[in-house]
Amino acid sequence: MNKWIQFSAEVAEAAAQQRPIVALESTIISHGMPYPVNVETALEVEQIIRDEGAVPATIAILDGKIHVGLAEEELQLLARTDDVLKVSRRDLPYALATGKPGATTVAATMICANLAGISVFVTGGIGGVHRGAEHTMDISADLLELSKTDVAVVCAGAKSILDIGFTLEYLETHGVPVIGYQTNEFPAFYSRHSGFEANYKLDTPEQVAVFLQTKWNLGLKGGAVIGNPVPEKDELPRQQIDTVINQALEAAEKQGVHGKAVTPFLLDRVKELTLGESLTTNIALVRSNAHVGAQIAMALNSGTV
Ligand code: PSU
Ligand code: MN
Repeated sequence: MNKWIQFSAEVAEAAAQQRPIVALESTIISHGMPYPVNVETALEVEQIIRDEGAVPATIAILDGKIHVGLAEEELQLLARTDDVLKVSRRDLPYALATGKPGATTVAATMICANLAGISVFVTGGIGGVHRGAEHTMDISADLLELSKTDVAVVCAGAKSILDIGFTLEYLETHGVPVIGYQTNEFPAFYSRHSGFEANYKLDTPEQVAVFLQTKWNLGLKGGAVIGNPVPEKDELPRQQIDTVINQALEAAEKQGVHGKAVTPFLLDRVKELTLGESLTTNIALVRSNAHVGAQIAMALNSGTV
């Protein structure tokens, strides 16, 4: 496996000392946010995790290797280069075999984190079942990955560019637990409320750690979704975002956008239509998830659960 994995010095040292490590994805850097906010946010989120007492491991594919922990120049490259591949499960062998730079999605980051022995992963939002999936079959590989790879994903829920109800049904079918962190509701990324319930409300990092440990001790494969709602002060009004999302969905349909281009297209459109307001919210929720994810990793690592 070492043939494929390149640890940064910081992450290698943390692993040797059995310190808590938190994985971070790179699609959010290359395809989710514009330059230079993408790299600034990536660096800031890493620092939040360090300040909480854990070690950040941003994951990407570079020079035919899975990089676990990135240097600032590597983050810069992922943030500025136009043709970085968006790498999900199916794309991993292609990116590794060709040596092309690749940014990992939630699914691919889970796979790489698992290979590297990391069980907590922080991101913004997960992919899901797209609206109209009954016609297009557009369901993110993130969801199936959650059913088979033992990594907990801390996120702010799923965006309403997706069909949140279908997404939750799909996760239920595949046995993926959806936890509301200090909330009964599954959050809707830009807003704290989706109108859909999470499976369980857990209130502390320790409670989440005990839950995860129990699942994995039982040999129940797969991860869990930990939905941490965006802080109230950074939330976007539901109606405003719904209008914008509908406009973005119409544009995608008109332009015939399909396949893996759909999610980045919609995100970009939403950002333009809210004049950057959605980006501010996106940054705020990732920061908040970094605090929670680091605390969960610490609790899991404490030896008391
Ligand atoms: N949702 C977001 N921001 C993102 C993504 C999703 O709010 O950046 C990215 C994540 O990397 C996620 C991927 O894993 O998009 C899902 O893409 P797809 O729907 O093509 O599986
Ligand atoms: Mn898709």
